[in-house]
Amino acid sequence: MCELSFSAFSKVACRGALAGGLGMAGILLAASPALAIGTEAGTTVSNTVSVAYNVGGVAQTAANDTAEFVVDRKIDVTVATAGTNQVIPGQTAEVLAYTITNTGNGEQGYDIDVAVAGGGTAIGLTLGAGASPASGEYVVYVDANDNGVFDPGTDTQYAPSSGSTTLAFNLGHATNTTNYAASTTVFIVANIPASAADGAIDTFTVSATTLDVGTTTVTTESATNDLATEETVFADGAGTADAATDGVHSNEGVFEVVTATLVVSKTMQVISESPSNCVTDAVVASQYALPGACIEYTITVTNNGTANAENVALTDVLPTEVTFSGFHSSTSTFDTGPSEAAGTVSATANSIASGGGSVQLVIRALIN
Ligand SMILES: [Ca+2]
Ligand SMILES: [Ca+2]
Ligand SMILES: [Ca+2]
Repeated sequence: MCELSFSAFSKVACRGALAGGLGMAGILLAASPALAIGTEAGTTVSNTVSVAYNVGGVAQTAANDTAEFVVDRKIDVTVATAGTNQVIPGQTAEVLAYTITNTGNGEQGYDIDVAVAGGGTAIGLTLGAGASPASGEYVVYVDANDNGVFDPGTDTQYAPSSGSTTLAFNLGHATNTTNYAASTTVFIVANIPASAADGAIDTFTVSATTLDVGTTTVTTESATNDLATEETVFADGAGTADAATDGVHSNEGVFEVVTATLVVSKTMQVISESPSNCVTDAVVASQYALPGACIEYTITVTNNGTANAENVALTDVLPTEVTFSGFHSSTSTFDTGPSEAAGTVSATANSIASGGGSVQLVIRALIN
């Protein structure tokens, strides 16, 4: 049952038998969904009718006839995905999960392909070669313990020999799960580079192509229709990268980068050449920047990104040519501060909302 030629995946291909050998078959199979699969492909269904009768009160030999047919092989597979995983630059071990389910009526092999494409601004993730992917790399795992969750150290990493992301293994179906689970999950696990741009996207398409059991031969549909033999019929739907009834199903998952993008604006104006109270004076038109004049700095921090900015700490060391007077009116929208010590202004905002949220403070000072 496990003599598949995919050396890189012999463990996966044989996982059902392996688990059975370890006495874990019950756990393995219990994790698989219960599906209405129907009568197993290749089953011979036989039915005999019997007609008894008498002649002259004497029972005669009954008349009989039997109708027989073989259940054909329905090829159906689905690839389900959780959709979009929003990630932050520098995040590690971010996961996209794809569950491949055999919804046909017989055990099948599957060739699982992973393709990545950037959309708009790409993250540019590449397939990692080792067990520990570097920043900007992804690796592929198969759900060895069939719990639908990525378990580092437990699930099996696919080790590509030459940059390929082709996996192959068998899946059973609900009425014959003696050796194989009816579904399994493939995980794309990525380390998002710290330099990833806000809004960057990488789309991962996972495709499952039906194979004849235990081989690398792509399953084909039968050309004939004979009640006495088992034919193969495609019944799969159209996925994101495949057509209906082609023996293939595919689906997309997306890593989408979200982060804060802070823009700081600092402007200056002269309030008054001869101030009476620099902190509260109203602005006077057309004033020169003379020694003794009151000036004003306005600082605005705006978040144009797609994620909130947290623990925003502002520091502004005033030039030695000016002397701090105070913070003008109640224009600060920081959470802590602003405060000033020895010519250095400090303030902290707990959070600046994404999509244009901002905080501001206004400093008044005298020109020395
Ligand atoms: Ca797992
Ligand atoms: Ca048939
Ligand atoms: Ca299809």
